[in-house]
Amino acid sequence: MRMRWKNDLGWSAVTPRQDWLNRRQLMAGAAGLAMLAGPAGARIPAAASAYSTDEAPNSLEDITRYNNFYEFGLDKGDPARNARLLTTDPWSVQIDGLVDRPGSYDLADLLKGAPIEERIYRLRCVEAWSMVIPWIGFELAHLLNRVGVQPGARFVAFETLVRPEEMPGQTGGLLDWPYREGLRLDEAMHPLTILATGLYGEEMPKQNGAPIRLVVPWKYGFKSIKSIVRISLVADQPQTTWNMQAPREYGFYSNVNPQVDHPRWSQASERRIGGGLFAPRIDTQMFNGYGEHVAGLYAGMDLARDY
Ligand SMILES: Nc1nc2c(c(=O)[nH]1)N[C@H]1C(S)=C(S)[C@@H](COP(=O)(O)O)O[C@H]1N2
Ligand SMILES: [Mo]
Repeated sequence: MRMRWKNDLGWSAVTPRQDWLNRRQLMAGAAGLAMLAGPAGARIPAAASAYSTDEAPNSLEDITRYNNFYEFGLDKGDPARNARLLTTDPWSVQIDGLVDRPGSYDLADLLKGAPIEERIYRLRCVEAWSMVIPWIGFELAHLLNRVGVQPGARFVAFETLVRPEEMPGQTGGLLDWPYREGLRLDEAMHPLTILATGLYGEEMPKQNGAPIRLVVPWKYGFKSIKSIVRISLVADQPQTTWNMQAPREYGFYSNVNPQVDHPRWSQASERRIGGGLFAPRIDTQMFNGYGEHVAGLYAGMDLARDY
């Protein structure tokens, strides 16, 4: 499994952050040469994907030591300490509901032919901190098209693994397990929505949701469900963990919106992890800065009501 992933990516060796940076510089350099022969004024792409931000990614240390993953505990450091217990191979994902080809898909099968690429996205947690993370993964739409979405499907529901022996946070009644999330079908089919299988060119660290997790960059981080074992195509809006837990605080949509405050904290600005204690807060952007791509999904909706 391990080797296959790396082979799929075409990278043979282990890739610490410095190598990743060097490789990216090479890529930018190559693109720069091509641009010299190209149209005047063309920009050197800062990243491989048009959807990627050119903001500086957080360090691997920030990304893997400051986490929310309640299955492993409440503290930001708990997932890094406890997730090593998790067995991620073998792994299968049940795909069911309104699909042409339901079944239990082994991870290797799920990834077969998946157009894996790098996506450098901002992640904005509802707790008002943020990071920039260089994910690798593929568009969820690729998988949904492969399994065949039936006409009656209007939403996609996701579930995380339940395995209290390996997930110490699940032995208490912290949340109603499994952790559940959901998207409207058009949100799920949007090209920004990815299933991520790694970051910094490496397979996914366990604390970040190995072996496969959702990333929806224009929504608060809790929508980006980790360690997925079930994907269901359904007709009705599914129940989601944080909405069940505190419906007044967390809506189904949970689009990043600086104008709609959480009852316990303002959403107008955010703290970028890794900036140090005295770094100025950053203004939070509508749809986390992805409005040009996704605002159209919500045309005619009152986002203060449908939050
Ligand atoms: N299964 C599961 N998925 C989850 C969570 C969780 O507790 N359990 N936390 C969410 C929250 S609140 C955030 S902000 C992101 C954090 O992702 P990261 O730790 O990779 O930065 O994961 C989300 N996905
Ligand atoms: Mo979060």
